[in-house]
Amino acid sequence: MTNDRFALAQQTMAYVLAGGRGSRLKEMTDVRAKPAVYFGGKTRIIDFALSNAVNSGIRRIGVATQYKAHSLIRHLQRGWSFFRAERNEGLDILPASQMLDETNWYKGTADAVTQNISIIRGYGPKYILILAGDHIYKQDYSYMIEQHVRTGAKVTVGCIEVPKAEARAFGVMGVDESDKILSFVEKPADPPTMPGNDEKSLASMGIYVFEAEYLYDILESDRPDDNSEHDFGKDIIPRIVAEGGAYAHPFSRSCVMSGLESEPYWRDVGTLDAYWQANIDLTDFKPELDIYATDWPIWTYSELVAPAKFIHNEEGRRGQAVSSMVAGGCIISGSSLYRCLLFTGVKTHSYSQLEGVVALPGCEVGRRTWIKNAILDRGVTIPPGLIVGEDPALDAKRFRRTEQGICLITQKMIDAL
Ligand code: ADQ
Ligand code: ADP
Repeated sequence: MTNDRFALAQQTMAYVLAGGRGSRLKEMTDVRAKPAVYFGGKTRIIDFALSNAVNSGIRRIGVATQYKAHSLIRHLQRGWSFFRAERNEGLDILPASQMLDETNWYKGTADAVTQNISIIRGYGPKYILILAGDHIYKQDYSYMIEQHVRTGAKVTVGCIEVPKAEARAFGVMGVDESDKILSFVEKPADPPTMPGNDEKSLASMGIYVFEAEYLYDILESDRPDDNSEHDFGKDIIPRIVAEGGAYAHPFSRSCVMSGLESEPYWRDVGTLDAYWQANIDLTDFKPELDIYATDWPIWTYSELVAPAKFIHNEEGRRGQAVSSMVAGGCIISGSSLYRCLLFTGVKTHSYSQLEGVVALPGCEVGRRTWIKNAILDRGVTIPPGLIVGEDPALDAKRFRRTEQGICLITQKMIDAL
């Protein structure tokens, strides 16, 4: 990292929006906000944005929480408390309704910043980087901050090319050759496409760099506006684009310049299918997302557990896992796993066969079960002999079965069998 980018990162505060439920993850977010959902064997979704910030040299972080924040706050307290206040470093957890108004939860994403301006000011950042706590990717943000300062933009918006069909879920922009944003529409029904490519649209990643004073001003002027939903994507960004002065930072540029990924990898694991797929993809021979690279560690809270153990039973039936990832504390006893991702402390018992299973921490899979393409929620105990993935109609009756045939299984669903 050059001194310039390093110095800019040091003058930046990252503000992570982590209050959304992520309702398309269904029962997985019944008890926890989407950013607190487990991902990748030992981390949670929010660890990616936080690790990106820390690895980029940003040491002041605010996390705005709202929906079902207990699991998220506990995770942050356990895993993200290594900052040194005496060096003006820190991670501040900012639950809704702490500051302005006792009765108001955050109205929109911009309001989640507005309500905490006085706390942010206290840190004295020169730049503020707004992040979403619910995407999986590796990015060195210092390249985006450097571009922001060099171009003198009012806001710099991180962007990525997505298929037109998917662009309806995003803010979609049009840019000129200097990356100036000429148009911005939030979640358009018919997304505009990129010049020369009518299959791709340029989507906002929901990450923004502002000069701090400018951000405070624009948020203060938005606060009394009754016509505003106080949301970055719906109100603030379109307003700045209309005034002129909004620039785009292509994610692929950070990727190339930092050398972190050969192909840009960014996933909104917002649906059960996308969540299952992104986790199972990690078991590929050469996954698109490399979580083994030591140059960009994904920091997290990790339980102290014994190593994973693979054991045959008294009849010589082997416990084995192929093309799979198995976290610490797991015991694979006399059962066969293929393309599975087991989080910490999962136990599988003899004569069971699992394929395409994402098992969250503490699950236990009984003897003689056969499970294909499923997500087991935290701490689920699968009774002996259960079969999942063979009879779609029966699965749909018992579990949350997606269109692509992935079953989410929670303890409540098991108890109701
Ligand atoms: P959305 O995907 O709809 O659009 P949004 O619901 O605004 O995202 O949530 C953005 C982030 O803020 C998420 O991390 C969420 O957890 C958090 N959040 C939501 N409501 C919150 C609240 N009240 N308090 C605190 N945090 C909250 C946005 C942009 C689009 C862009 C996509 C990229 O509006 O333009 O394309 O993100 O995913
Ligand atoms: P099965 O898979 O046949 O249902 P068990 O659940 O009893 O069998 O576990 C099989 C083996 O797993 C045990 O014999 C032991 O070697 C190992 N095991 C189970 N629990 C523990 C533990 N707490 N610590 C270490 N090893 C364990």
